[in-house]
Amino acid sequence: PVTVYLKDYQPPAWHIEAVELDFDLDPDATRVRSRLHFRRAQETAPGTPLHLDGEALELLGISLDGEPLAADRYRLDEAGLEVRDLPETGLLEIETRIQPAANTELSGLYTSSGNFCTQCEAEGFRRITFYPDRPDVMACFTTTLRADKSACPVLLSNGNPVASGELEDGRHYVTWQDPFPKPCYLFALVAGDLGWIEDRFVTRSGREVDLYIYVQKHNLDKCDHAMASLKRAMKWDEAVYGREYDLDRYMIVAVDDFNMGAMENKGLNIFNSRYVLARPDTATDSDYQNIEGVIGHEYFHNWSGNRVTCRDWFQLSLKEGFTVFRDQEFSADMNSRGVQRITDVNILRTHQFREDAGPMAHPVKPDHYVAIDNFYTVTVYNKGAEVVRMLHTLLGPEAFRRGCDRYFERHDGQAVTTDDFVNALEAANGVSLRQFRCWYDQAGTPELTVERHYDPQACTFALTLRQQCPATPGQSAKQPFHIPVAMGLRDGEGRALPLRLYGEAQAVGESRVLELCQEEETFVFQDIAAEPVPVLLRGFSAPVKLNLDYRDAELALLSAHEDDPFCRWEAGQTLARRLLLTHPPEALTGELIQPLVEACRHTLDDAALDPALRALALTLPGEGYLAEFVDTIEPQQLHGAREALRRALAQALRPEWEACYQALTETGPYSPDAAAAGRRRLRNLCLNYLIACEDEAAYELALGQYRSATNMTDSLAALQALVNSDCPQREAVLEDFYSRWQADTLVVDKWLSLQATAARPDTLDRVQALTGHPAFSLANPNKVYSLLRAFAQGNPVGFHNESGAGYRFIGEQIRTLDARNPQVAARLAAAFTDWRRYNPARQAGMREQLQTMRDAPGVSRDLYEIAERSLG
Ligand code: HT7
Ligand code: ZN
Repeated sequence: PVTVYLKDYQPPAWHIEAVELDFDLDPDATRVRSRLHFRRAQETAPGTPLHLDGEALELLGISLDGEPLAADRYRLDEAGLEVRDLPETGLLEIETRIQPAANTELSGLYTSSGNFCTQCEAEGFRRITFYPDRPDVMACFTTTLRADKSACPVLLSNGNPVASGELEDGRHYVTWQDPFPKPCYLFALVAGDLGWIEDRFVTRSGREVDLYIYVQKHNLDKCDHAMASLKRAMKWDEAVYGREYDLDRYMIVAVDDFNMGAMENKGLNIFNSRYVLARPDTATDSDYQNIEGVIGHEYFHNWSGNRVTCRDWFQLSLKEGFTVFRDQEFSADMNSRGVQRITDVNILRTHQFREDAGPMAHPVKPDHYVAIDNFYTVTVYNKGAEVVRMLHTLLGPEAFRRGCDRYFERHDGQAVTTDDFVNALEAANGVSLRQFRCWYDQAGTPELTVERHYDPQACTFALTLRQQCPATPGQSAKQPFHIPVAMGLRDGEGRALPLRLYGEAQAVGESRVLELCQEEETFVFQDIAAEPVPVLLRGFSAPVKLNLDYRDAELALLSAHEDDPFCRWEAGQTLARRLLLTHPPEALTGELIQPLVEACRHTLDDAALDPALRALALTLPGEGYLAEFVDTIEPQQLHGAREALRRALAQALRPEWEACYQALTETGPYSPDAAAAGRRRLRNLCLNYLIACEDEAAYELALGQYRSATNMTDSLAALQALVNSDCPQREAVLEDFYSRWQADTLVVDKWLSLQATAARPDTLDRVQALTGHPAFSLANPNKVYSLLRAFAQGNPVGFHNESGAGYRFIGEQIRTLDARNPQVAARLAAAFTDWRRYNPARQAGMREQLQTMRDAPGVSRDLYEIAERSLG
């Protein structure tokens, strides 16, 4: 497989000014005619051939300016088509044939539940027709779709419909025109027998936009939340970024077969149905929140991605990091800011820190790849969002907005780089972010070590901050990062102290951002009457690991008094983590855990605190996060410790869990709003603790909740509690759930995941058996993620079973899957990448699977790259 390097980037030699596409849709043989209006770039020497990417295409004909092209003027190979001796401008017409129903990769044009749809990012367009499939070639698209009218009454593409009519043999056509030049990765078409709901949004400047959500007809009653989320997102982008929508219509289509979450195609977003469909009885609170977030994310791409796009795929975080930051802020504004931040930090620290410490570590702006699809990673997306967040923190909201305005103004209609983004922020504000750029180029998670010194005579408090970043593949030495450290000081009573740095005439508030630019810097605070408790990284102001030797009493103080939700939560998590990592499971009782018990009691009783924040504070650190703190991961040990502490807390506070559970009982109609969802979250956490008591009363409570639940959140929480317990009815309840929901594919996904993540000795056997169940299919990515990925990445005890059977099973599934859908196979293979973190026996078992994957005859580029880099 060929490696692509950023350093080899060359601007396109040829431009495509306009393209007309004509599709004669047929599931087994679709004919695609394309008319490419090309122009040689000014810098390109005459005689330079035009390269058109193409993959899995049957070429039927090619002509230039109306004349068939002689065979010696073009060359066809595995990568595409090379056309020679072209004039400076002209019209190239190409006809190809493709087979959508046989497209199991779900990249290009394929069918899902009998309907046609496309996925072109990153390099799927080349599987539709020959074209310069790179984001810096931007053209205006006109698309005509022809299809059987009864099978495909709905025919959609980007932009606005400009013509339609009847054809012979029961066929019909619609022509769509997209006035905005775009790269081909934003092309989309959808055709099928779909139902829709519609609505309208009037933009700030008074333009009317028609909104449509298309779904399979049986799902029409599950679209309202997505539509309401879309309107909120449109309003938010106007209010916060001054960005309006630019076409007359915005369409969303939900499909069941989709490799990722959703796709921001211009004016025609295509979504995995799990991020559209919601009804109180079928979707959980977190489904509702995810739908709002993903709908927002794809909508925000209209500016951060579509109007201004990426020059090349190394710049992916330009659109993804920025857009994730935008969707996180949107969700924070729509729900609870503190809860959102803690959730986002949890994802980052559990998944991205792990990636950054392993063989797949890469900078936010990677510098090489084999398969770009492997770089839609937590680093590019979530660390990329943290990088934008730091820019926001360093500049402040007004200056950040000024910079974004400048970026959109300067680069509207262009394909640009992350450097262009930072340049615009600098230019709009007259600042230098030279050193800050390291965040884009250097991989690895910096460690921030803090030493403190209090001088009672001088009444000064000195904080010495030192940064260090571990080596990552291909990067042994690192430059210091520019790190914003949002901080404050508290006195022994928990009160915030005014902050006056050495040399300042007066205090500047009680919270401020220190900027660490050197390897080590000391900040001295004055007028500090007694030794304070420092609070660092408020709002998790930088994606770093913090080393600060807090005393337990200080953590207890912060967990009770700190205002910043993240730091308050973090203090409690640190207390729990220390217990979990320094004592054997059997010691986690009595005196030792008393401070944690009291902290939990205090949180449970704190009626003034948002229930969702209480639930987060009462949730023990996850096994994935704990794993970041040990040299050799022993999954059973981490799980055992966490379970022991959960049981101990359950028993120590049983009356409190019960009282809180009962107090939060609700009888009104379901609403997904943040307050109601927060109450359900806390109540279900209480249930989770109560079931850890493993007695009849707890089982009855869970069974009662399961039977009487009026929404999926409560129903699933009860089922999950039961499935992870020894309750004798657990199998019967699982069966009941399946028989009730077997016709709803997204609910069945939850049923599969519950079983795959169950901490039970027979889980592997069950997962193996479920691969033969009618509810499972390797052809559907959601099923693969719900069963196989949930097991491999969400059930460490099951997957890492000492026998190695978990590795062999998942390895075999990956190899089978690779032949049909390499992107999904490669994503599943991520379960093996940090094999070096385990004991020698496990290392051998995981390594063997990686080697077998890498060396398999016909292995895909995607899977090869993951296996090879992991073994690296
Ligand atoms: N921009 C979208 C990326 C995407 C994708 C990439 C590779 C293969 C399949 C894919 N489907 C969607 C999603 C987003 O970040 O908005
Ligand atoms: Zn995105």
